[in-house]
Amino acid sequence: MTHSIQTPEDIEGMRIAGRLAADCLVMVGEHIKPGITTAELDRICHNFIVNIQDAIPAPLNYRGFPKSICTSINHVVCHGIPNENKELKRGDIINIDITVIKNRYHGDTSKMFSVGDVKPFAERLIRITQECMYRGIELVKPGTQLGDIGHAIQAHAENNYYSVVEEFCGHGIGKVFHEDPQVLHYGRPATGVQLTEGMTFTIEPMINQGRRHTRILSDGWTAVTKDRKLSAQWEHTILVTSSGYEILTYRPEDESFPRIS
Ligand code: EYF
Ligand code: CO
Ligand code: CO
Repeated sequence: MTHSIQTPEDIEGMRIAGRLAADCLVMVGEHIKPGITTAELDRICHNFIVNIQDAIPAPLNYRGFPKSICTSINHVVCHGIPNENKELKRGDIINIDITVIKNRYHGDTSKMFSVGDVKPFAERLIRITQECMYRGIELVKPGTQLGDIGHAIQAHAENNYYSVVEEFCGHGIGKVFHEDPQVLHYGRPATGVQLTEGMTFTIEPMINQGRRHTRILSDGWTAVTKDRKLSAQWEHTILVTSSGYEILTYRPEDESFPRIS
């Protein structure tokens, strides 16, 4: 299988793109408050990426997507479209997903935010979903198979009485936004593609409070839970190193989890 990241220059380019995506996510966190619209969050990120970072928001016009970021609230699983009429309200949970292109390299990352105080069951879903992502990341090293990662994520979700969304997955990333391999967040140990040094891909589990099934709204983009229960997602872009992994989209708040192994 070919992969677009091969040289030390490529890896340095991915580090830079990853850092910019992480910085944008940190920046937008300051603006998560009741009353702000998701369209305003989109403008803030767009202007930061274009004018401050001198980079490109990858989602804008990607396969026709109309905005620069994805904003997915409560029962929205992923690909929520920022909207002038959608105000955050106290008790909401929201995923913001940022992908930037810098010097042709992509960095892709997302996290959950709580709007004011949210119910304990929502905080628990957010926490367990982040743990699912970390359970996958900690297995990344040459020789690991993608089924090992999917299995670890699925086991942690299901041990906590949650379900794993199957329709969307992580992906190889480099000079192309989405490339092989597909990184499923469920699976069987000792199956699937074997990781090799230099691969770059995302791990981005979507974990549901209720059943795993999703449907797409009439806008053609927004994926929601069929049972309208909550969904959460976290995402990092990862490099496979000779000894393990490096998280290219690491933020200071990830401090309890090692950036490299
Ligand atoms: C039917 C888009 C295309 N796709 C993926 C396009 O990897 C991502 N996030 O981590 C990711 C982000 C975006 C994205 C933003 C826009 N798209 C969405 C939904 C369906 C589709 O093709
Ligand atoms: Co993303
Ligand atoms: Co992604």
